[in-house]
Amino acid sequence: MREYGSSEIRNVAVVGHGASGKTTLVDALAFASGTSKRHGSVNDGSSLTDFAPEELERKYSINVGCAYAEWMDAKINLIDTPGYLDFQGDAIAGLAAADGALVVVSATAGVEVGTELMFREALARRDPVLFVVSLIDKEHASFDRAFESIRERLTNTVIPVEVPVGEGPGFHSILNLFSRKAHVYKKGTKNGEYDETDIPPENQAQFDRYYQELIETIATTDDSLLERYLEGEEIGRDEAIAAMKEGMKRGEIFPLFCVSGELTYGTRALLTKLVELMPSAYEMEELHALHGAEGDETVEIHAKDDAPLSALVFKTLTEPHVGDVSFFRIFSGSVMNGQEVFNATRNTAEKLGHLSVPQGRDRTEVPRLRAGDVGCVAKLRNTHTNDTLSTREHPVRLPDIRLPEPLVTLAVHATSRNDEEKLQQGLHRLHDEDPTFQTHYNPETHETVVAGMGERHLEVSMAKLRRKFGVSGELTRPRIAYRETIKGQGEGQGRHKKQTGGRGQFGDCWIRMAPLPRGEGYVFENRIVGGAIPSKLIPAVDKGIQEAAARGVIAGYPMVDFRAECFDGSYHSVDSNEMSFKMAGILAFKTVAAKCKPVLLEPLQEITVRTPDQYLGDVMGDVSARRGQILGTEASSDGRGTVVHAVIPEAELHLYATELSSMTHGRASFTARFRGYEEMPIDAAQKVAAESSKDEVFAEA
Ligand SMILES: Nc1nc2c(ncn2[C@@H]2O[C@H](COP(=O)(O)OP(=O)(O)O)[C@@H](O)[C@H]2O)c(=O)[nH]1
Ligand SMILES: [Mg+2]
Repeated sequence: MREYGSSEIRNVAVVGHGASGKTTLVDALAFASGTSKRHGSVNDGSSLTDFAPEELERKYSINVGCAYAEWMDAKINLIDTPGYLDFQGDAIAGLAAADGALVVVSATAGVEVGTELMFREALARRDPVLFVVSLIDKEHASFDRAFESIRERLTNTVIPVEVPVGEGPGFHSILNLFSRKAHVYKKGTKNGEYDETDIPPENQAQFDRYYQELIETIATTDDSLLERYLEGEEIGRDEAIAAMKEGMKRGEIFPLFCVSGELTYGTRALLTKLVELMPSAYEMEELHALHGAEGDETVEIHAKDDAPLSALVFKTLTEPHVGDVSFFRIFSGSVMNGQEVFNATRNTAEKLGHLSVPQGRDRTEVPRLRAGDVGCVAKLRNTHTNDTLSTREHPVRLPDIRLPEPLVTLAVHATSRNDEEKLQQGLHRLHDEDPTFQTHYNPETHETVVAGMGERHLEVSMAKLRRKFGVSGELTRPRIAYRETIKGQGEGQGRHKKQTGGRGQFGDCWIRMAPLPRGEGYVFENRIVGGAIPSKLIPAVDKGIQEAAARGVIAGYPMVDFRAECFDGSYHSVDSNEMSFKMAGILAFKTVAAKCKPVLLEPLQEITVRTPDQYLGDVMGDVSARRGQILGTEASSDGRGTVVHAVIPEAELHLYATELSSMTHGRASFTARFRGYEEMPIDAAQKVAAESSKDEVFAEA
């Protein structure tokens, strides 16, 4: 491969819903360009960009994957992304590495949830977007229906630049509106080759209709073009393309293409349009990065070879015996194979050994990579997804890839008890390669929990854990960190007396307990006057109360938000010591707490659900069924549906992401954050208390 400079590079993220044909299309584009030597297929596990064992087994993409096609003196970096929402972290990372998005829409399914999500993500990044309707050769394919669904659900400035002739098994030609020719494909076409003909008479009317619309739409993006168009002047191909490219940059116009990736029909025209319509890396909008040892200055980043290096690691793939492979996008500067660079995010030096360009699973070593390109290296020591590589002289931190917060939390246990430590290490390595997978230990419930974008995400993560780190983790419903408190006041005695042969034990205290406001925790007050208990033994009473409070009195959960005063007691000059007063404190707590109307507290989450209006009733009804309380609703600021604010007990939110998704066909989304603790209704509390008597972990704790 020759060296490519930033004006010759296009970085395109291929995004869209699962099974819309993205991975197949990436393979076909690389193959039709002649760059990749074999036409691979998702079905037999030979596609360029799906090669992880987890992907081969499931036949869908999980990791962002990189390939490239050399076409018209340009290098198109094709960044294939997963379509299922569970893996959207990698899709967002793919967009962060690219300068434009190729949004793939299935001709059979039209716009789906993943299409919508990634289109909006691309818009939010102000990336130009090119649509392609895929799977045109499939049974029940309909270009017009897919086009309509884009217009209805995504944008009404989408405009076809190509139109298929014959859909489903009859698909054989594509009318190219820019060239005003028909591309006719023969059965047995292997790499996108076609015969170019004039528009066949039977398609002339169809062509004219679309052509008219295309030229009008382009003209409206540019005043001088519009004027000439209205005066009846002809608008040339190059002019039209240039105007379209500018319109795309401003997010005003979205061209639409059609392909069959499997048959390679339409691939060559698409390659040409990616080169002509997508901005080169040189044209990227400047980025603002943090600079300097303190990271407190802002610098502008431009894709120039002679600028200081800045490269964003958008993906690391951990392989236990091979070492990590890190994929990065160079935003400025160039790098040489073997060069030492500086990871400003972690303050460590790294050496770029075996600097390569990725073509799916294959990596070709190169002497140098220039600004704007995508590359990979193996075996960096301490570099993870979202880190910036720069130089020690010019340390830079590029803006983080903004990844979504996890939506599903489960507990994880090592299947074999001896594997606990291995499990912990493996979980942290998984997080390093996939920041949307998170893990922490919950000391209140004594469990390690994992959180991710969905159940499927967590299950796939467990499969990775087994393969890469040789440890099996079992996922279970996480315990809820209930707490206890008191609602009333009371007082009583704790008296500990033991006589065993020689020296005995004697401790005696009187305490008074009262509730504190939520969140105040625990307060101990010494109200002993006249030395009823020697002052050096009073802390032992406090300690005893705290020890007993940690186990509560209802269901073994820690008691919080109460005050305990020690106001009387007695002691024995020989038999009293710290141990005996601690015991007295424990006994006093148990007696008194039971009299003070103890109740269970449960953690609450405040959730914000965004849903299309047609599901609003279902969503609200479901919130109530989960013992939730609606705080309010408002129209979504983007005019797409309603936003519901509600408070729901954490115990009722188990797998909410999955259920909300099935209730709304994936159209609703939600965020949740911890709100605090509140008293549980009596019937729910009784269930928890009954459960806990079976649960020995709390009894032991
Ligand atoms: N008939 C037909 N099937 C296709 C085409 N492209 C992909 N497929 C099939 O659709 C399924 C999903 O394709 P894939 O490329 O993995 O989709 P992705 O999830 O968007 O990456 C696979 O079984 C492919 O073989 C196509 O152009 N025509
Ligand atoms: Mg895929």
